[in-house]
Amino acid sequence: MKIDAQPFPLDLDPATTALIVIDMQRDFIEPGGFGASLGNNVALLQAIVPATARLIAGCRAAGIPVIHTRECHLPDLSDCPPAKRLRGAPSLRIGDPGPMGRVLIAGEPGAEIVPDLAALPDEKVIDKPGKGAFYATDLGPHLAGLGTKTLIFAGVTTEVCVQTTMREANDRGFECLLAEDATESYFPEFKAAALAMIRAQGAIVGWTAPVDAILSALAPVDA
Ligand code: TIU
Repeated sequence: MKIDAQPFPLDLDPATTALIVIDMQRDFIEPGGFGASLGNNVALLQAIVPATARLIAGCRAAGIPVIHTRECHLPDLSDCPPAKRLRGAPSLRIGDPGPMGRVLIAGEPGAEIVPDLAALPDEKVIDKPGKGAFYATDLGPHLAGLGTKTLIFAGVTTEVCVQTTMREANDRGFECLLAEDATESYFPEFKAAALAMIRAQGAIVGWTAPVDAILSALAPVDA
């Protein structure tokens, strides 16, 4: 089926497509979490939850596997490079006790996916120590097992974990489609720039399309 995407329509087969929802975690999206501690306006990110929920529901209805990622670390921080933990002067560092448990630590409340976008029991959830979801995870073998060729991306933040993962996927031979209104940045100008650079030069990294364009292709309304 054809998705009305930029920079040109994208042909995808739902049987070889998966949706990856990146890091829609309380620590990034809710007030009092890690994202807010870095000085960011988390309300911008909260605003995409409804569109992301619609995309997830539409993919589930079309039989497209939904994969969720969470940026988090082991309680002993053995998978967190000091260069990541010690960067800058945030009020909270990874592993510190915060209002939603230890910041970005697996199993803590803040590392959980926001309730409106929770994974179903049979959906794959990948805990990742880096910005890219392929680094130090089993995402690659998992997608190979599914026979995935095309990846639809949603989540946060557009220019950090989403773009990094799209670039990793693009280099691994996947066709990558980013859902424009199911991704957001703390910096609107960075989101706009990331969308533009992804689809520049004839989809050098991939395609972008609104959630409605994706959903209407997956579930066309009978005339
Ligand atoms: N998931 C993700 O993007 N992690 C970040 O730390 N992003 C920021 O923009 N800070």
